[in-house]
Amino acid sequence: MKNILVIGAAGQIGSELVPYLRKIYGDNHVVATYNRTPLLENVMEGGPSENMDATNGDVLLEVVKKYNIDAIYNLVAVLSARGEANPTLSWQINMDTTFNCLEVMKDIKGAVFTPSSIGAFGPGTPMDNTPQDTVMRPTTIYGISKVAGELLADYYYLKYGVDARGVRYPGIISNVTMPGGGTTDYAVEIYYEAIKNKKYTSNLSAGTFLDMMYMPDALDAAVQIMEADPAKLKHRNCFNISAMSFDPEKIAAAIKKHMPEFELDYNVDPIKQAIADSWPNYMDDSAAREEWGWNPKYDLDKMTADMLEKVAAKLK
Ligand code: VAH
Repeated sequence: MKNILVIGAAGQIGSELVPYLRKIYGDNHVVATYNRTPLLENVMEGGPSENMDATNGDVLLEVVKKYNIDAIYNLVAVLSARGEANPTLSWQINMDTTFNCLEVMKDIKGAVFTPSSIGAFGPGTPMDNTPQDTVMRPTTIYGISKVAGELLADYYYLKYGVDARGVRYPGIISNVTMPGGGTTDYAVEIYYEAIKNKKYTSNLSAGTFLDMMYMPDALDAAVQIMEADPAKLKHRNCFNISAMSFDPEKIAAAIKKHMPEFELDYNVDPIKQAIADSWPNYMDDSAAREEWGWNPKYDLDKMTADMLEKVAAKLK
């Protein structure tokens, strides 16, 4: 039975991945760690947790030994827009945690899941149907740390046999915690504002198409890739995966099917717009579908119906 450590368990993905993993592997087999941001109550009370700084390799090794960890989900990252405000800190946090996770799993040839992102692509990359293997010259410190993380993870697999795998996540939409510091955060905020005020001011312009995914599919991907038959994997770090591609106009139109009175206007954030313009419109995720059966369940309409229902209940 796996003993899993989830670092960054207080974040947008971690807050939902921990309960998801505990249902599969058992509450006591999934340890949630957090640093400054506290865990959600259900995560804190649902199983073991540790308050630790994963940029400290000695501390991470202590926790790995304490719980006999053989698999790490590394969800620590300073996201794209926040990273541009403090590139040095972003590089240090993103890279130190990734390096430490791979290092502590080296001796036992353990498993490490480190997500990459559409942010790992940049200008010069084909923007439509972005290939699995292509030019990767991102222009954000976040994207540079994600490409470096991909290369480091493949290095530890090839040189030390660490079972390192990952996916390039698109923007992730969810209704449990609010995302922070991302370029795609608008696609979460819009649902809350629709319920609260029946209108939303987008900080990305019309026509800004980006790959997106609903959290249930993101959680499935994080388990499916790690449970995949290694003999079938031609790639490891990291697989393009997506579920939909939309711009602010399309998500607004999906909301209007439920709320005809909803209104969208724009106040473009030049920093976020420049980041979004450097990312693909939509990726080719055929490698993930062929090598480990990636098959998302939510499209824009199905996600919108669920998000409006869940956010309305939450704001009651
Ligand atoms: C961000 N939500 O916007 C994150 C993600 C693909 C986007 O990496 O930075």
